[in-house]
Amino acid sequence: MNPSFSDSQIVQVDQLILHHYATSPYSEKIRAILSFKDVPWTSVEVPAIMPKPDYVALTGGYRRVPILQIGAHIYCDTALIAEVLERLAPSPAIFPPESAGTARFFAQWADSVLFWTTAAYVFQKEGAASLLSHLTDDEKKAFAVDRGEFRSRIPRMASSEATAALLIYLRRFETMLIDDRVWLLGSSASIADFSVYHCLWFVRRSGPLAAIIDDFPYVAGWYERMRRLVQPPHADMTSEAALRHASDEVPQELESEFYTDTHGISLGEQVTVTPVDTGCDPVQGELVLAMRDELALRRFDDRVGELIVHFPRLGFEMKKVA
Ligand SMILES: N[C@@H](CCC(=O)N[C@@H](CS)C(=O)NCC(=O)O)C(=O)O
Repeated sequence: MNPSFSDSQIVQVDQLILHHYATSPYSEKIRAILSFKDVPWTSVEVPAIMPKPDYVALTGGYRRVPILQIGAHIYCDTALIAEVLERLAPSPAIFPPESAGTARFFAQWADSVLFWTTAAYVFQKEGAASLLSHLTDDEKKAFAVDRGEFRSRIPRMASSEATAALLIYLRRFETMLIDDRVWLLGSSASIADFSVYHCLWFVRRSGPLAAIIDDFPYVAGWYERMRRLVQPPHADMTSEAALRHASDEVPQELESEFYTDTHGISLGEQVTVTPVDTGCDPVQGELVLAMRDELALRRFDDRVGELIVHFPRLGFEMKKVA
């Protein structure tokens, strides 16, 4: 059992608050996992571009979407959120013992290489027109400026290269799903299915460009099954109410016996934790948890009070505050 949870927290699955927005692919990944596990959750809709004052009040600066809130604990990044959901609701599993290792590697590839390939593919002219059709011209300009900054460290991929790569990946998925196999990695669902699903969900929403999937009938069938899993939230909440909820809760004390020091930094020291690829805004706080694959910081917000913000190790860098 992960030491960042007590038994009392495990049963309170009805207190899961997902901060997300409808058009966000990474949020769709978590919505699909929550639905697959049949876990009740509350939805807080957040802005798709900066500023997001209520969101960063909870995170301390981290802007990427989604985050999961459990009381005064905030979980950043879908790789960590998926692990947390597995601990809270282990069945049905998304890290089944027979494929958990492969699935984690596969998901890491999908969330980076496949995601940026699909992004380059869908943001060709016709795809962008469809994906951004709900925005005014001014909002489209603001979105382009916001995302330019957000992804400035990610190499640009030409749409022709993205199309070629996507066709290769779809062919590989097709062979993995041949004869209507239900899941990508064998007889059980895994995080690999959810990480590929959210990328193809992006493609499916790109108007005329969505048809690229139709030449791969097993992939199209698998995608439809995944899509049909996704259920709406059980309740809605405003961001102000989510902040009040966090301030009414006292964060749980975390056990320190699992401490894994790879940085020469002790628990109790002030550190920053920063994503290394996109939205590279540092979050500062006191290091209160440092496990092999998870870090957590204690921080105080003027409006909310004490919060514990959790990050995965992979994809983030931690530095001591001088
Ligand atoms: N590695 C992160 C990536 C999350 C991410 O890039 N989310 C997109 C939305 S799908 C985002 O934050 N875009 C900028 C924004 O919404 O402000 C994760 O797995 O949570």
